[in-house]
Amino acid sequence: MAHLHRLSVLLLFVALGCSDLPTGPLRSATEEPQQRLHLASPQAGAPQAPDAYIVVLRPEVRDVPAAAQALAQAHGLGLGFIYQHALRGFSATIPAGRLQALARDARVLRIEPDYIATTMAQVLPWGVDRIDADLSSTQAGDGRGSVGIDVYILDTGVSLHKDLNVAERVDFTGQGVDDKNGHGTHVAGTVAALDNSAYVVGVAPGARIRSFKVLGNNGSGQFSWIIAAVDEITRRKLASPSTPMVANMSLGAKVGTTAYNSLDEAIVRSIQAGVVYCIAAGNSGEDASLYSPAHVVEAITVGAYDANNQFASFSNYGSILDLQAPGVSILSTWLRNRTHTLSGTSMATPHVTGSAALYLARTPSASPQEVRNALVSAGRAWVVGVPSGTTNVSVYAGSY
Ligand SMILES: [Ca+2]
Ligand SMILES: [Ca+2]
Repeated sequence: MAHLHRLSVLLLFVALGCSDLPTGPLRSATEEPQQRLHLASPQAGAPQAPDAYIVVLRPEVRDVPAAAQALAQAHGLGLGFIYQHALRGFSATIPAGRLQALARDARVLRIEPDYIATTMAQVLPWGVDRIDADLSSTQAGDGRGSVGIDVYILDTGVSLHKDLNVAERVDFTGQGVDDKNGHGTHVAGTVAALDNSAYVVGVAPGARIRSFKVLGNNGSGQFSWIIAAVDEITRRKLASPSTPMVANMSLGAKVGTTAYNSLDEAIVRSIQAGVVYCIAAGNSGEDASLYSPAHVVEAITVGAYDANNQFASFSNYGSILDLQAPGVSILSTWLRNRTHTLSGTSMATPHVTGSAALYLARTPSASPQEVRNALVSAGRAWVVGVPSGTTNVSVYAGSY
């Protein structure tokens, strides 16, 4: 929670509409309604969905669904997702003229913009030539059966590929469960493609893929959708604490601050519940601490390197990174039972997710912090060209 109080409050008057802001004195020094509006900071690069917000309720609100309904009716909101497990609040479309009144409501802790996250991959058309090298940098399965761990892929969906053990597909985007983009199917293959001599092989072959589609077919999705997925994973973990769960998030947005937003906060709660989160650092060649959810300290944040162990020039960097992983010219599963080569920290992250699944298969009671520490201590310091202050340790799955 300490991170929340560090949020600098910057009102974006253009987005809000100056005429809607009260000009008189604020209600009190300690509970200024404007300070409950955490709108976009000017340096942030992430776009916001139009009129879309995430509303966090005060802890004393007992019945979140009832309060959300009441607030929606009182303020004319278009209610979206209701969050109860990783976050207490809801998503909504809010007309600009209603923002101040809602922020003044005693039940509301804060209101945030609903940022748009994107995938962290980029296509390299020449990458096919590098397939052999990609495979050699990937820790393949041991050929002795599958890994019985639940892996949540928060992405563009996952195709029902012959090389994947897809146990479940849930849609949070309103665009249907299927992967029309390919990114999520690619990520899933690196985590868990079957060890069957066909197509490719994942780090944790045969692990149960639970596809939570939070990015649309164009590869982008609203934070409110992602929080809904995190909320559901957290609900499941709280209901079944002894079931190991790993989540892969090869997505993010530049929020321009280290301060935690509602998505970050939801992920922290989910980690506290026992779910391991592996998150892409981002592909902008910048400090990952300005990216959400990459800057969540409690998660495992992953940068990318190539087949020569060279740190990828596109990879975000910084002390927030926990591990590096192969992320240049990675061959994996693709739409319509094909394979495809992609690069990005999106491709690096599932190498760590698969490694976490392998570790949990042997040590199912390990906490997320223990999994993170085990992966880091088993890692190999072979990545060259990392910026100063950034880890040179690659994930290494060979020891478990
Ligand atoms: Ca295979
Ligand atoms: Ca971390």
